Amino acid sequence: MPEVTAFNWVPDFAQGFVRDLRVRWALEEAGTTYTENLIDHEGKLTAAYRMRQPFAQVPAYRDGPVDMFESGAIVLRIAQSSEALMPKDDVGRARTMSWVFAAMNSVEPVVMNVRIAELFWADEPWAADFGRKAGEMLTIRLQRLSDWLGTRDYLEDRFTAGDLMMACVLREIAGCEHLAPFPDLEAYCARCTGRPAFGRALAAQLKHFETAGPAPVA
Ligand SMILES: N[C@@H](CCC(=O)N[C@@H](CS)C(=O)NCC(=O)O)C(=O)O
Repeated sequence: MPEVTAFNWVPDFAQGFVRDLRVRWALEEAGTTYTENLIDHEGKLTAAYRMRQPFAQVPAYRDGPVDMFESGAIVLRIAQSSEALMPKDDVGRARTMSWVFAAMNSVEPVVMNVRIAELFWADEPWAADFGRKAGEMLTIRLQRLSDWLGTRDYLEDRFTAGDLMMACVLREIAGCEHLAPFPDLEAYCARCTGRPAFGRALAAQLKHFETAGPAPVA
């Protein structure tokens, strides 16, 4: 049975957004049962864990002899054995991979610039200028995505792992001023996250935080 490594606690702002969610969602779409390996923020720094995840982050993932990291790579591995996430034909697989990388490489960094500025750098004297420029870049990227989506329900002619990854990226800015000018992208994100498999994945991540004790002292 596959095993997903996740945190046993994260601060409020990160709850429901930790990247093991992507892996849980993919496993839920694939109908694959999995086990969890919960670690804390000291555990991520151990030499043993860093042999598995060199950057001391989650998620990490094991199935059989395979031990791997990076949420996008893990989602693609799961997709390789599930038609629910990736078509079987060569063309469909290539398109799915393109969208997984587009979500992580072309959209996520631009979203993260905006989010990190808001979450961690808000008190810096340059934060307002940086935030404005990052917001402008994000708007352009979202406009391109919206142009592509057009009247489609999903990025291709059906739901794939590419939509899973894109929705995870877009929900970081759901309800924010940046996504609001794009009701089509808001609706797309809601369509993807409205899938029952997403709901199960989210509940599985959140249940550990509900039962967690008080925040660890930094
Ligand atoms: N590119 C990595 C990023 C993983 C990542 O950013 N994980 C965060 C949680 S969402 C983390 O472990 N943060 C703790 C840290 O960086 O110390 C992936 O997609 O798997």
